[in-house]
Amino acid sequence: MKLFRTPQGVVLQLDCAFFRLPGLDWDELLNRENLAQNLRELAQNLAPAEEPAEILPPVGKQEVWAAGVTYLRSRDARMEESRQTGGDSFYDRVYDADRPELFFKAAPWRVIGSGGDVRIRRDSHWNVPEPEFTLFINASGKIVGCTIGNDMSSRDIEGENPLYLPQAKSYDGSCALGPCLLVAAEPLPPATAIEIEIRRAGAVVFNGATSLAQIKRSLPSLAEFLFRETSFPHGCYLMTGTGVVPPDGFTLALGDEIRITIAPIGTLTNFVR
Ligand code: DO4
Ligand code: MG
Repeated sequence: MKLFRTPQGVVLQLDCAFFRLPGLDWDELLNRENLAQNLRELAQNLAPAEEPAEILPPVGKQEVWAAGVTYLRSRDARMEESRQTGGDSFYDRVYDADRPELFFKAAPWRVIGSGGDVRIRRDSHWNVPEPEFTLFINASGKIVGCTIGNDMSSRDIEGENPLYLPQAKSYDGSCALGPCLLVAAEPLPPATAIEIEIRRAGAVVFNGATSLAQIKRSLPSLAEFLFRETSFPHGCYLMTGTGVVPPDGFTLALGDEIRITIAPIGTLTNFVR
């Protein structure tokens, strides 16, 4: 089942039907015990409604964090971009280390939803989207849902010095999530595809795909590391890293349309402005 945040309140999609959940607080709802069961019970007492015309990012008071270098493709691309400046061995080591790379990506108010505009930094000349399977972890540290994330990244800034990572990763319009929160009793199967397409003036200029099976680390282990010494009273989102990196000659341009699809969740669409 899927939860949408809309200007009129929370909307639940169960099978093909939509139900409005007026008056419910997003942050409280997401942190209820047995969320999936709770949502089914709520729907039983409601009449089906229209599909929402407008959606907001599926975020209330949740911070967004991100894991990095969790796929071989990401490790190789980062090593290549930072070889000249001597930063490459950091990526090699973190790929094999017990402790994952985890970084703060965005405050809730900085998150862009599906249909919204993402940005490239004005002081950067090499920018890419990163399509990422994104977990929702509740306040108790339990993975109870997932969404689609776009971890917009400035590769020239990141490659110049690993200490510049927060500037390469965290700025206005750098984090998109949506279109909804998928609440599922079972984890998605490893074969689940993460697909990206970038269109420029209507033509596809890049597409690529990976699958959950390609991730090096287990999703519960990423959640465990994040919650080890940090509390999240409203739960949080955790982007789990990218397995798709466009070739080195590619950079995003103003006006590009970025579509990231994970079929059981939907498509996250954003425009570069
Ligand atoms: O270490 C740099 C960032 C890695 C990242 O964002 C990713 O692998 O997705
Ligand atoms: Mg990333």
